[in-house]
Amino acid sequence: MYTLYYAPGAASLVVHWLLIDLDLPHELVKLDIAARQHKTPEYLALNPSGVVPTLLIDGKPMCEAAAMAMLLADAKPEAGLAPVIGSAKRAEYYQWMSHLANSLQPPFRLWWYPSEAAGEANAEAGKATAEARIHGVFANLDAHLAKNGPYLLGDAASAADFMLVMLMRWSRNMPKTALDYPHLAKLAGLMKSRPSWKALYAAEGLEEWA
Ligand SMILES: N[C@@H](CCC(=O)N[C@@H](CS)C(=O)NCC(=O)O)C(=O)O
Repeated sequence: MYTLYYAPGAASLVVHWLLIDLDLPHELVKLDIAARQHKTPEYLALNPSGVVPTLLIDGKPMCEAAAMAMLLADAKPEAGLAPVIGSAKRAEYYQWMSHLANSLQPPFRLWWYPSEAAGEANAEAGKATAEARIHGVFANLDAHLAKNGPYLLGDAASAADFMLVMLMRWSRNMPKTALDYPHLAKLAGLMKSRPSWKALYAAEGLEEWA
């Protein structure tokens, strides 16, 4: 049994989306980030970094959204959202999941929390740097999809596409968004056509970027 501590639209979104898409039984605990419910002693005991999400697996806490996404994809191999261990596609899958978690998610964190790196006085510079890094990654991903798409691994969706679309969604209020890249936009269209996307929006009460 899975219990997901989530906040609407946050890094928990990929985990929630996969729980729905894979039809895995789960419970939700909603956290209000503005009310700092992710900084209470009870939550910090589960997730010492005090970030969202946390996934309880039979009561045991797990942190890191990308790791959760890979775990859930492996929990239901018949759904085909994770290539078979030992296959060439599996190597690509590890590469993309790590790339998204290490090279795209961190500049988004800097963009959302621009004073975190070097204080309020340097927030604008931090935000501009983050945005440039995000667009550098988007451009490379778009070029990859142009040659090898429509999904990151080619013809079939994997958990990496769920992760990527969550991160693309976070660019929705930037002057230039992920949807300004044609192959990223095509991928988003494919992923949003899954019934689980609509169910996720209903469950989290989301409206933007539907
Ligand atoms: N590497 C972590 C990052 C999680 C993260 O930064 N979550 C954000 C929401 S998207 C958060 O909890 N922000 C509130 C805070 O840091 O105070 C993961 O992927 O689980």
